[in-house]
Amino acid sequence: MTSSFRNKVIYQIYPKSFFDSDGDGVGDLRGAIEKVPYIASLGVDMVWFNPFFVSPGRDNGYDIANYYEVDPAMGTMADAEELIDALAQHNIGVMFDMVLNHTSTDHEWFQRALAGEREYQDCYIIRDAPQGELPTNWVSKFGGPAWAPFGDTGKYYLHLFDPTQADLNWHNPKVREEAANIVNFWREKGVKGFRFDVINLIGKEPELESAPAGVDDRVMYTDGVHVDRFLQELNRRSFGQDEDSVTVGEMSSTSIERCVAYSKPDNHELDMVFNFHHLKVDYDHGQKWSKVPADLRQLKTILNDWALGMQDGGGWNALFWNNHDQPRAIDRFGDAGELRVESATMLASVIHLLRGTPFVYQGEEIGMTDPRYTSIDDYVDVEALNAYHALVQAGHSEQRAFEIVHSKARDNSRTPMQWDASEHAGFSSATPWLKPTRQDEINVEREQSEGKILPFYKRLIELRHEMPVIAEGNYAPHALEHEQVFAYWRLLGQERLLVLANLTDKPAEVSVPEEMLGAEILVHNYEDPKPAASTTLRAYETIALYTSK
Ligand code: TEU
Repeated sequence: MTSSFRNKVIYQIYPKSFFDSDGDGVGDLRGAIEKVPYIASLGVDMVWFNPFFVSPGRDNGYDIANYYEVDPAMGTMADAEELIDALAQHNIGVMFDMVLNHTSTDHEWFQRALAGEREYQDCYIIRDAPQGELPTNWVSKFGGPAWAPFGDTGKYYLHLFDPTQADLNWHNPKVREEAANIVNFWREKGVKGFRFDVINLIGKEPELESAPAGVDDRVMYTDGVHVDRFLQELNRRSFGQDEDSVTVGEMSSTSIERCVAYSKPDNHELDMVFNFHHLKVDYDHGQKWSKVPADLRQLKTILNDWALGMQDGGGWNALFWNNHDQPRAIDRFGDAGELRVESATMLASVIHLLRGTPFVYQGEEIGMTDPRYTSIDDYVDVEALNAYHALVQAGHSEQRAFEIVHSKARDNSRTPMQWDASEHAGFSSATPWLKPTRQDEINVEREQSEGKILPFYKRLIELRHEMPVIAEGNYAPHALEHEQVFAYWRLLGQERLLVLANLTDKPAEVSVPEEMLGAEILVHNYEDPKPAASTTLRAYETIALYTSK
């Protein structure tokens, strides 16, 4: 594997919400094909598609029943092939989403296991329930216990997510072989990119244990000691055979040390990793289903620690603010109202100039915000609905429970892409499966004719291609103790890039070293940037200064 992904930018498409070509209110692969010219106009190098394989859709495609076929609601195999070709014509690669920690309980393997076939029971994690208790005290990430009855056997199967998502037993060679077969099937269709869903959960011990009192149960199954060798084997048997493959692992509740190991080239595991620590700074005591303002000090510390830690260890980060599981970053860290443009561009600059490979989630490039929903009935995600009921049950008023869900639901990012100002946002001729809002002010058409966010993203994407200091340079912090400003250097030989970003809506003074005062202003989000020895950054202002002298 080469380091060819360092100067690339990856665009993420949630196919169900990108563009609906056949008027059923649900996005599809032909919709994505129709929008290839738009994707190409962004200048991105690769597109990550969320899963569109056969699925009952309990978790929007992360519950896969057949990994080798396209879900009929999304299109056909011919459509998938055409999509790969259409993007390839613009030199854009595709990254497919491999959900290999669990299958849908509709998957043939689970059904055969249920029917009593021992060979298939060994593919899952099925345990006895001693004295009527569950095998361990683990909880599902979507709420409730992580164990469900395995038919009428009296045993239980593990599901770290929904009960319809049964965890696979990676200790079984059959499971590991099938994982490689799935990746190879798509490789043969020309797919070079792979995103591995919650892949640091596959290394669970054969002997599962309850978390001792006071210990977070996640430590009992996350980053297990077997993950490295399972990934190395998968690498060897599949994508590692392609010089130009690009792989990213989604790492749930992980550490810098583990992520170095997963992404260090010498380890032959993955190219890069997603971690979520920076997106938990608005969790109250680590609890997602809460509503508190983001802790900006903590955000800065995390961004800096990961940039330095991954660099020191020789690992590589995937950089992102948004994805299909996260509320929109503008609503969390910026201003989704008056200062939407300033905060959207500032956030973009922070991520795109860092050391790592940036990902742009559909709609981010036009400054889409969380939907302005007013009723719990507008939400559809299983996690959000479970959380709402749990919050009400725990004693929160319906209003408070709604506010919390409103701020954290995954639906926030899954609303249809807003192409124009029309009733269905130009996404579909029918009522979309999830309601768009604010499409009159926020849409592609408007952004293309008079917007400031889209050109800003395009410029950042170009800069990553053109400037080795951005792709390859070293990272070093600047003004680390500053209360409002996140600032850093990128350094390569004689080249120096200084990135300044005011994370707040208040003016902020920050020092600029003398050698940067005559430097080129590479990036700015206000008309008239004024770098000085003591620079006053306006609300959400960002400036990047560059010199090679
Ligand atoms: O997500 C894993 C996951 O744990 C997140 O939903 C997490 O709860 C969130 O990021 C909190 O910070 C992956 C997929 O991205 C998600 O859509 C799936 O539902 C999940 O795995 C199960 O496959």
